Amino acid sequence: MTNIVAIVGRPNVGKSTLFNRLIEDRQAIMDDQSGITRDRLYGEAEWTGRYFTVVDTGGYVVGSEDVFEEAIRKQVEIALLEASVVLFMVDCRVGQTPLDDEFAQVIRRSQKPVLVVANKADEAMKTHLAAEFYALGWEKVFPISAENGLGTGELLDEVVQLLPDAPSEEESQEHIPKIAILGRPNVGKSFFGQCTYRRRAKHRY
Ligand SMILES: Nc1nc2c(ncn2[C@@H]2O[C@H](COP(=O)(O)OP(=O)(O)OP(=O)(O)O)[C@@H](O)[C@H]2O)c(=O)[nH]1
Ligand SMILES: [Mg+2]
Repeated sequence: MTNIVAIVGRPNVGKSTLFNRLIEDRQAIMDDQSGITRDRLYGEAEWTGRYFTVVDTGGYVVGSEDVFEEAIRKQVEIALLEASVVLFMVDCRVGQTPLDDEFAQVIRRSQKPVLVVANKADEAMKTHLAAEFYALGWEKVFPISAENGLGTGELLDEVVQLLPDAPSEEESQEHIPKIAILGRPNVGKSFFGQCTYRRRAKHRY
């Protein structure tokens, strides 16, 4: 298997919510309680004609003595090993936590391309909250709302660029007509551009 995108992060940040959105199903249980997901869950996703496997993982708690959490840790480590792209999910309403830092250390060891996904930025005015997560040390941080889809299009555009079997930038742009959207500031150019580009209603943000 190539094209595997693993979603990892501490408990309760919204990994299963994003997983369900990407696979367009409700396979994973989402809940307010931490540590709901225990196993790795696999699903198929597609974005702009590229197909990939998404892996949802449990919220691995570093150093926990709980036997279940030890089992979850193993699941996460396997997911990191097999992943071609890692989505490191954090919660921008809570901000950076010591547990996020511990995750960062483990994820950094995997040496895979990592995108930091700052979830629960439910409104455009909350996207600035994601900025603090640049301190984790990765180049790209994406504010999203797994719940309502905000920002998921931009995230997926980047994910498909990183997939091993993705065409080169030149190839992928060869047959795409270029359309300019013009207008004065704040009339909705960006939103219109995204709506027309996104094939699926779920990601119209
Ligand atoms: N406001 C808001 N809440 C969200 C969002 N995404 C998830 N949640 C909520 O956050 C809680 C945890 O979501 P899950 O998807 O179960 O989180 P998880 O990371 O899979 O949790 P574990 O399986 O316990 O590791 C649930 O109550 C979700 O409804 C979001 O984008 N915005
Ligand atoms: Mg979960």
